[in-house]
Parts: sequence; structure tokens; C-alpha cells
Amino acid sequence: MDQYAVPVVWSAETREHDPRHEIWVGVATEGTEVAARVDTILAALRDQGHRVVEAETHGDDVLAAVHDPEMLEFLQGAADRWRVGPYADLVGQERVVPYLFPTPAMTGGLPARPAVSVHADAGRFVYDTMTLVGPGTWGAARAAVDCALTAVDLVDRGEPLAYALCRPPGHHATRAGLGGSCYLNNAAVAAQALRDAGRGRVAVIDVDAHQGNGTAAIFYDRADVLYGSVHVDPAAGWFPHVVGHAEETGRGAGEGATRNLPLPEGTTDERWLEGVQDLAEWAASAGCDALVVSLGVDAALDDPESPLLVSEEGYGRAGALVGATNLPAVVVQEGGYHLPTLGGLVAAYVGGHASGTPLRAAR
Ligand code: SP5
Ligand code: ZN
Repeated sequence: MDQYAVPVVWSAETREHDPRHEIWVGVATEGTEVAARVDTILAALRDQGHRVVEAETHGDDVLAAVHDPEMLEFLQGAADRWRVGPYADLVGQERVVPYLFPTPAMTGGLPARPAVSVHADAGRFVYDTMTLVGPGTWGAARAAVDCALTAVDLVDRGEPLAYALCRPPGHHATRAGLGGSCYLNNAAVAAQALRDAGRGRVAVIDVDAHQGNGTAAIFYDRADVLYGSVHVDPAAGWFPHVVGHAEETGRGAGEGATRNLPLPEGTTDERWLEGVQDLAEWAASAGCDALVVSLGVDAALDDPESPLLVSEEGYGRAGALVGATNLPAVVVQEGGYHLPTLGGLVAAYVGGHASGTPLRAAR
């Protein structure tokens, strides 16, 4: 069957982030967001006949509009500060791990200063103990942003659909905080870049198993970027735990421009797809002229990080539902951790999305 060959943007540098481990309830567990994810996704998309493109380097303008400059400075320098600690020699820890979190619980409203020691400073920006920073983290996260921005350029030049193989993922990164295995918010950068390129209203549709609290927060007060997510119910005890409930619908000018569709543990294809369809129709009917899809495939039934039970066929149907909007779309990789099925899940979504996409864009 003749099918639109989707441009797949990637960068070898995204492999350079090695989390080594995640500190979960005080225990060092093996990292799940590993570099091999890139290779298996790339191979699956190549096998399906899509067109692999290298990311082009972009300036920092859009990134600086989405993220706090102090957070960017911290992320860029943290691994070097850690190396001279020297924490590897002192305690055998080679990754930046926050030691305390200077929330109001600690400061009690007193005027706090940034801590001098990096282990005490990290909690100013790193909000969990799962998201460790190493020597290759900044370069990889920055390369992932370039993947997203290159995909935006392609859509800008008339491609109806472009896929960005972003790694590490981004949707849990807030304006000034990193967590949930995310450092820089690739999807938010893509949405902002589409706005800057003249799209009047952009919707982010997030199908990752977890609510994208970073993207949600970045656009919560804005009417020009919609955020809609279908995810496992945080109130059932799942990440991001404290936000992502149905009552969160936006604020101020952004009232009504956020939608959260939480689902119970064990949800299978039909109900999950109703949520995806709901969000796709919402984006189209709200007058959006471009989409960003936060494509996490960790809602899949064999994924170790979520209790949702979506099949590979379900991901294909999700792609077709979003593709049916006929809106130009940048698809950004988020989570998905089961290496044996990861590539097939991403290829199923991308193939489904492309199935309704004309071979050439209408110009
Ligand atoms: C982008 C994305 O999908 N981030 C996932 C964030 C959720 N991580 C929560 C991990 C909960 C602990 N799981 C135990 C695994 C131990 N390695
Ligand atoms: Zn996820």
C-alpha cells in the first residue's frame, strides 16, 4: 500500500544521556529511560518505510521562552559541579541527586538563598529523586529540543506530519523544574515554535500513560495553546500524583483550554480511544490550526511503568483518530519503556496517523 513516508527526526546525541539509575523510595533501581530506546524506535520506523532525517541545530530563543533561564543554567552546569564535588570519590555517586527540596515546608517563608553545594542546590530545580543528571544529560536534552524544532520546521515547510524522536522525554518538565525522567519540555517548545511561526492556535494532545504536568503547567493560563491529556488517574496513586485531575481545566485567559481525562487502572483500548477521540475532536472544533502530539507509548499493556492496557492495534487506531483531524502535526516522543515492543508501538501510532494523511500536503 502506498503510504505517506513520515519524516523521522533524530540525533545521535540523544543517546548520550545515561541515567544509570533512578532513586525510588530511597533505593537505587535500574534506569528505565535508556538510550537503547532510540535505536529500537528508529529501526522500527525505518522498517516501516519512513524517512530518517538528522536534527538541525537551533538557537535558544524558543527554549528560553518556555524555561526559566536559571533552570537552564543549572541543568547545563550541574554535572560539572557534581564531578568536582567529588561525589563519586566521596560516596560513589556519579549522578546529580537532590538531597533536600527547598519548598515552603523547609523555608517556612524565610528568604532562602540558593545553596552553594550542588547536592543541596539540585532540589531547587529537580523535583523528584528519579531524574538524575549525568555528563551527557544536557547535550542529549538539548539535542532532543533540536529534534522537536526540526520537526516544526518540516511542518512549517508543508509536511503534513513530522515525528521527533526526542529522548530524554519532556512532558513532566515545568518552566523551572525537571522530574519524571524529563529535563527540557520538547512538546512545549514545539507548540511555542508553531505559535511563533504564525499558527494561531495549537493543541497539545498527550497520550502518554502519565499526565504531562510540565506541559499542562506551562500553558495553564494561556488560551492560544490547548493542552489535553488522557492518562492513568493520579488519584489512584500514579505519577504525577498531585495534579492531572479532571477538575483542572485552565485558569484566567486559559480557562477551558486544559482538559484532563483520567482513567482507572486496567483500562483497555475502547475506553482509552474514546478519550483520544474526544481530545482530537476538541482540538479541531476549538479552531486549532496545528497539533503537537505527546506520544508516550507507556499506556501499552506490557509497559512496566503504567497499569493501562492499550494494545499495539489501539495505538494504531489512536494515530488514525488524531490524523482524521487533518491538522498539521508534530509528534514528539515521550515515554514507553518495554524495549521488546517499544518500536512496534511507535510505528503503529505513526502509521495510523499517516494513514489518513495525504501523500503531499495541500499548500
Ligand atoms: C515520561 C514518562 O513516562 N515519565 C514517567 C514518569 C513516571 N515514573 C514514575 C516511576 C515510579 C516508580 N516505578 C518503579 C520503577 C523502578 N525503576
Ligand atoms: Zn509516561
